Amino acid sequence: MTDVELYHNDYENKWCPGCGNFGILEAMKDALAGLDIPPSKALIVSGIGQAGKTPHFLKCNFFHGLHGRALPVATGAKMANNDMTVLVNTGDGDCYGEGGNHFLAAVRRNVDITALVHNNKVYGLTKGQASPTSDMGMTTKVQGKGVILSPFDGPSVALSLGAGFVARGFAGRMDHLSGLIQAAIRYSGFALIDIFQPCVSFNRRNTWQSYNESVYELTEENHDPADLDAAFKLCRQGDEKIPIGIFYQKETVSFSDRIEVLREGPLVSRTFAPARVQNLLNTY
Ligand SMILES: Cc1ncc(C[n+]2csc(CCOP(=O)(O)OP(=O)(O)O)c2C)c(N)n1
Ligand code: SF4
Repeated sequence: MTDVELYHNDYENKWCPGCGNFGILEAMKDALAGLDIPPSKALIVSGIGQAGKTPHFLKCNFFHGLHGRALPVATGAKMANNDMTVLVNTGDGDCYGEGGNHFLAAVRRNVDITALVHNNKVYGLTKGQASPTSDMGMTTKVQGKGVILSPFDGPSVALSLGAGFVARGFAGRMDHLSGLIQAAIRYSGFALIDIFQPCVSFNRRNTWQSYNESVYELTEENHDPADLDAAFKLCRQGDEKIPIGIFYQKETVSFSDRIEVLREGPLVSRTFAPARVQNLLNTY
């Protein structure tokens, strides 16, 4: 069994006290250890932002790249070594804004990675501008009269592109979130978990209190994750009652499984034969 402490490191953490990112970090450790994945077999990829710092606080393989570019890096890594469990930590701005086109491509490719979107509905690192998921009307120092765009909804976009695993989590329900992360890792294909993550410094609208009052867990009794129409409705339920859990799950063939050469094992473990490459080059 993998001890959760193996994922612990002492890197100094400067997230604000009370930030929802702490709950996501703990849920990730719990999920990875719970699935008995040793740190040597886990790769965490992130972009820029407060969410992007998450892998610094986990003792395993990680790559902290450019703003919005976590998903393409994760895709390349998974192609090179499909034996590795690959997770992505990305903010709502990083994933749906700066990296929006990569998000669309990752869903369509159905690469076997787990994307954890830390959705605090604001640009946290750059001190509180509106993000693509900010509620209409939310005021910020930049959007003084309130946001005038309707929010981008990652889960419904993913569903409309044919995603096979779409879930919503809440940073304040760590055990529940750990269960979602485990299900997402076990899923063969692209898995999206959009996680409501309170930003206590710059979002005074979507708070611990508001989420604690409105979040409810999906169960077998109140939702069938095979029902696509019902999943779309859950995405749009509004702020009064916020469902968390697996909105939709269906079996799909992942990107790696569609590439014949990867069935023979991870590319990284193949022997490099320079003579074969030279022979090929000589034909040009
Ligand atoms: C290409 C590029 N554009 C803009 C920035 C500035 N920038 C850094 S972090 C950030 C917003 C991050 O917001 P989000 O992804 O929601 O993450 P959070 O900090 O809220 O976790 C921006 C705009 C950048 N670093 N690179
Ligand atoms: S600014 Fe917001 S997202 Fe960033 S660490 Fe502080 S509470 Fe968390």
